[in-house]
Amino acid sequence: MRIFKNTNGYTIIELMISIVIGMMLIAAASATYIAQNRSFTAQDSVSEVNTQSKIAHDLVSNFIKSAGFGVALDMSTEPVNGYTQKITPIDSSSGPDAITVVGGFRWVGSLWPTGATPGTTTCAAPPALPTSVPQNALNVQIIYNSDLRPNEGPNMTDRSFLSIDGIDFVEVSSCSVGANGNCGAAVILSNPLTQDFPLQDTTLVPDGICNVGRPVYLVENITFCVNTVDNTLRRIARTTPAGAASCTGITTSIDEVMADNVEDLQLAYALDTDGDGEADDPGSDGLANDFVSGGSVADASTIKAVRVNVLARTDRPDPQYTNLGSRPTVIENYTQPVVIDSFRRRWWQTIVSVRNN
Ligand SMILES: [Ca+2]
Ligand SMILES: [Ca+2]
Ligand SMILES: [Ca+2]
Ligand SMILES: [Ca+2]
Repeated sequence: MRIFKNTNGYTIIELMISIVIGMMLIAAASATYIAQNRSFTAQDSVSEVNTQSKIAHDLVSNFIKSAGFGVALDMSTEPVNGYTQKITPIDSSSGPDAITVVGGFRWVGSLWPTGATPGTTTCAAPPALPTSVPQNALNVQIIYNSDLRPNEGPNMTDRSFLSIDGIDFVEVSSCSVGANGNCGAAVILSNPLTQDFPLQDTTLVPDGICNVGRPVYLVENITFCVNTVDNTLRRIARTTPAGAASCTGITTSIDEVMADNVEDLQLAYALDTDGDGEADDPGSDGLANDFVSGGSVADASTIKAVRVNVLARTDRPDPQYTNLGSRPTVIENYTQPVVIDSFRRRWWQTIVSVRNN
């Protein structure tokens, strides 16, 4: 008698073994997926904090670098919204610092003679100079940039300070302020232009028609500070000096969040106290040991360089990173609180030379 092995289908035992193996494979794959996903989320969070805090750090640095551009030679007689210094350090050794810089940071439009229209004003034939906004003019026209938003152009209160091409510091004495909060094109200055500001014919093949006027910058005071309640790095424009030291509760036209999840902003200053135009380097061993805190800056006009530190952290904790997330021990003159948590942190530091101080 021949015994035939049953080759059609599976026995119940075989089926159960397959199911168990299948479930084990799925479980293994899920564990890998979850671990990978967690790692991607953490990486995402880290790359986000890296990008955002780096951009904010660079922006603060750029503003400091340009501090003093377009302001009056003597700010004590021609202050900007009450500020008589290009840089005002605000130091703390138990929390974030702040800094206020004054300068023509924002290009708002170009200077034209009243009534002239770009592209229709006839310039004198080359090589003669084109027409200009003449020296001693008080009545001028500003043709605003097309992307100028409401409340970003000149007005007659806290946005009345202008720089013409970084050369002339002027103030708006009167204008007709429109519904958007900006002065209309016709502006009367409080002090006459000290020189001619020629219009230019920049058409590829010059056609004798002026199309470009000299740039007009809004001169503002801008404070950078950290709001420790919500950990934001903020850019606050046109505070009064009295309000500058605090980052909370300030009402101004511009109070912008530059970056979230910023825990600290620390600033240190290199000074030129002997007046040779260079930051002082006692011992000739490099500047690193010569930076002082804002509280030790007796005369802000001696500031030659600023060391800018920004400390940021990820927006959510990384459970895989237990007990490693403590802050650095000390940044400049601030001994950081010991916080053992699961946040990853990023600390940026650069030294910025101040061009116009
Ligand atoms: Ca400090
Ligand atoms: Ca032209
Ligand atoms: Ca020096
Ligand atoms: Ca030194």
